[in-house]
Amino acid sequence: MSAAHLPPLNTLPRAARDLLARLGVPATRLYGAMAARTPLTGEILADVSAAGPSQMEDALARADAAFKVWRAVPAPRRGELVRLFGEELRAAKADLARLVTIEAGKILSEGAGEVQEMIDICDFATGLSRQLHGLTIATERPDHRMMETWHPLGPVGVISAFNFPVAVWAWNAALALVCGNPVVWKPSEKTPLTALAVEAVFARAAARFGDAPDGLLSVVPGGRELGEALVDDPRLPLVSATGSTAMGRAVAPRLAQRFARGILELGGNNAAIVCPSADLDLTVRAVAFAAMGTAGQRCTSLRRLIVHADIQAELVARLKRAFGSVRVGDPLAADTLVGPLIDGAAFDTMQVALEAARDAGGAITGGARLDGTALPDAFYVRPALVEMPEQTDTVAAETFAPVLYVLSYRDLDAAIALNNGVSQGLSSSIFTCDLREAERFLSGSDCGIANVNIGPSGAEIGGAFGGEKETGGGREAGSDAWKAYMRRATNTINFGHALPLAQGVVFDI
Ligand code: UN1
Repeated sequence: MSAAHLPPLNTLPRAARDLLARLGVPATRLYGAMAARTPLTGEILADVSAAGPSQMEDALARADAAFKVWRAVPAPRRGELVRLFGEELRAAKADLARLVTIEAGKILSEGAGEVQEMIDICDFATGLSRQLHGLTIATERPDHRMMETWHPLGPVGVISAFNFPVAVWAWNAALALVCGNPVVWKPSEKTPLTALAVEAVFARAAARFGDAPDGLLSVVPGGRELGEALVDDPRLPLVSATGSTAMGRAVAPRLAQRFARGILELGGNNAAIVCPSADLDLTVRAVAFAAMGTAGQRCTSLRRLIVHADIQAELVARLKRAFGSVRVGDPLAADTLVGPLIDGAAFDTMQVALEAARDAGGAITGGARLDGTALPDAFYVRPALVEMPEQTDTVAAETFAPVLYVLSYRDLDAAIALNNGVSQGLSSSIFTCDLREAERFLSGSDCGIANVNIGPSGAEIGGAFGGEKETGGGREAGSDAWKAYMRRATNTINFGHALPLAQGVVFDI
């Protein structure tokens, strides 16, 4: 890796400030004590004003007041605001994508994909705003009608993670807004700038909309204490939180304590099974993207490859070539496929995992840091491929870095058992051209996402996104995920003159 593949110092703070200005972030948002850094060089991009308790209280009070207005606005009209937001995102796409790359470190194409995912969910939510429909249900009583109706729930708290700093928030916000709910957003401490940019883009949509209540969207940058304030506030009947399983373990009981709903998107430890009939050309490409894309920092990243023993040698040889030759470096450069890790802590965690894997008999290819002398505060690593003798504790833990463990199998049921043999349950894949194997896997995987002949990452917004077990059980984005953002009422209407009671109960007075 030549130094030419790493970004130069002293250019990104200026570039970020230009982007923020173009995206419309007011300068007042950028004077404070909270340093926003870029993982590309480790430099500080801007100092953000973190929200204190009084700003948080203000955001919650404004969201509460906005709810009383917004809930009464017809849903298709609410959809119009989200449609305008999608338009503004289209106009801002190139700038916002570049800011995502600078702040989160993903390559430009993925930065653009992230903004596209926001646009997609806006389109979806706009259509959905005319389809928030319930069932009509047969009743046992004459001259009665039973139905269910869906109503706005209340302000929604969103806690988002650095790796999808804006798209995952948008999945939540677009649905929440068409469902009638204001949003209070605590972005990751590692990516406050993209959140402030989105706030500015949203403000343009709200201004064009005309009579949107103030307080529909508040961004509260800051640390863990702000997340805790959201989790504990009785004005938020729903909190959607993306992050580690440890975070979810802290959040879930606190929400339960006050009977609030949670949508939890927590850890993933996603596997792919590769069968003897797999199309290996396609498999190598899919595995490369799923394991190394976003520097292995998606919750859906491929972390475990379960390969049939008969094809293991060939597949591993091909993957070693791909892992060894993939271009690691400046994510702003057109030919880079793997950008930096988010920070030094992520690098340390990766090295600890590799050490443990080696101790447990793993054979490691890659995993080393690129020369850090020019950029001591940036962490570029070559993705690691680790052949393991078995599914050890290290393999069973999620390491948020580009480490792919390879395990071997002979019997498909044993492979599915390995897929399921971890505490997380987000995403999973099988590569096979055998219909029976594919179907056995689809009904056997215990994950919220199970794919055939594509990797576990890169979900599109039309499906419900989320996972089981320690992934938290939440579902976001498409399908009927919107129902979590609404209150369901069952309505029974008597249009007759008699009063027949259900179950034949007699109560004559
Ligand atoms: C995440 O990694 O936190 O499926 C979300 C994907 C993306 C979303 C991932 N569309 O990879």
